Amino acid sequence: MAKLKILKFPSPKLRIKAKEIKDIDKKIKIKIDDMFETMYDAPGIGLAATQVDFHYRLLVADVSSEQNEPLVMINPIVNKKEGVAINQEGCLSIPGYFGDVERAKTIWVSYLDGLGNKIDSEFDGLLSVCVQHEIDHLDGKLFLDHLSEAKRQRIRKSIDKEKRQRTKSSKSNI
Ligand code: GNR
Ligand code: NI
Repeated sequence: MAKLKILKFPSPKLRIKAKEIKDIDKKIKIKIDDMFETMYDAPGIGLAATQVDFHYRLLVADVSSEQNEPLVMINPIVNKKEGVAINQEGCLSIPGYFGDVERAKTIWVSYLDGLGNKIDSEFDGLLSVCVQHEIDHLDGKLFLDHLSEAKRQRIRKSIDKEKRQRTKSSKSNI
């Protein structure tokens, strides 16, 4: 297994739309293992392939506190959404920033598991939030895109400033 590098905002690669997976081959299975290692190490409750620069429709998640309920979703499709829920979200690609995002409360999703079995599931609560957040990544969307323009600007400016200061100190640190 290998830990993968997570792309950070504002990498343009986070905006790439992921392609459908046609065949769950060895390469995909290795990627799934590596994504779990990367997600558990971070730690995070979900990880989309897009975040590790692999632009195929694959995500992993585990919202359990024991890290013993791994979920793999390949080519997920949301068939139905119901209700509204607002939750504070964060993202491993935007570390240190959080925002309240409005999403559907309940979702019904079709996907393939890691063995290629077709699954139809209903998600609610944190797993519903997480799956919607990860599917957004596969479409090149970030939780920032759901915030108000003002809040998004504030976060973008703060990240720009952080980056400028890192550049400055690396120059003065010889
Ligand atoms: O670890 C994560 N926590 C989280 C919290 C609230 C809503 C969504 C998430 S997903 C995030 C990991 C991540 O960035 N996945 O793409
Ligand atoms: Ni994320």
